Amino acid sequence: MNSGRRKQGETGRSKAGRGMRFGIVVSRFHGGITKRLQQGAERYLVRHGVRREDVQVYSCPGAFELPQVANLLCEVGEFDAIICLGAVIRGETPHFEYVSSEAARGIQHVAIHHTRPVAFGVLTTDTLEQANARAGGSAGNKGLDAAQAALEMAILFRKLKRKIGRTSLHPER
Ligand code: INI
Repeated sequence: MNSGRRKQGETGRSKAGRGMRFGIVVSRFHGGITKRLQQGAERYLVRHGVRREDVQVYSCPGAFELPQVANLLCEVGEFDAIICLGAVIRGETPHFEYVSSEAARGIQHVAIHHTRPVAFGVLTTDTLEQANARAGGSAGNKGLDAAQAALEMAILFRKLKRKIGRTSLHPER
């Protein structure tokens, strides 16, 4: 299932993202890997009709900081969706658990709190090899997958927000 979804994302083109704006937050920790996630995400958005200038990239130190930046971007309110990209690789201490779980929890919290799509493109792997495989290697590119989820959610949110707008203006409809 995953590979089917990936294939469509890699090869497909559409205009689905025309007129939409995306913010990408990318952590510099394991920067060689996160750079490839960023490239995958940007490539996907442009292939689906988003103009390059409508994709803004912000960098932060590590995955722990991703929700903090995403939160501020939601407050600014310029983007249809935010894409958070990072790589947390298990070491010999519990640090991995704290960083990865707080990144996941924080990103979901920001999305719910602001009612705005925030995609989770953070690799959480046991080894560097596993991370490389998921950053444009044999297991695809999770940055591209996160962009695909963000675009789908942005389209859905626009549709639902129009519906909510109509409903509150004309409750009889
Ligand atoms: N940040 C990551 O993005 N990935 C990691 O693997 C990682 N490890 O292993 O430590 C990591 N740590 C830094 C963390 O995200 C914060 O930047 C740091 O704790 C300062 O707040």
